Amino acid sequence: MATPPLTTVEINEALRALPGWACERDALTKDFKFGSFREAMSFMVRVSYEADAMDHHPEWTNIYNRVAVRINTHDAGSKVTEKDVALARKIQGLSWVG
Ligand code: H2B
Repeated sequence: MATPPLTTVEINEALRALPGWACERDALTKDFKFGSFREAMSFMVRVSYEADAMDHHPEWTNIYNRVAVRINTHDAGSKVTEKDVALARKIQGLSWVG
């Protein structure tokens, strides 16, 4: 396994620096609420460039001004790894709604 799953302790430690993020069903998750559909789309486009550069991609859904994000690592048995934490940090840094 290239990137091993993190332990619960490691995940909880990472979550301390990721406001609004949780670990649910073996994935890092957060629901973002923007001011408009346009803002939500803008956020998704910005994230898309960073995610692609990292070759690590969020599973996400958009409904109007909301973006629900879920991240885990498929080749680690669909568990949370340090790659997911790195992407969550990047996404958090790109968000302007907390
Ligand atoms: N993104 C996420 N979130 N998890 C993965 O396991 C994953 C990915 N795998 N993006 C990548 C692409 C893999 O398919 C390629 C081949 O590296």
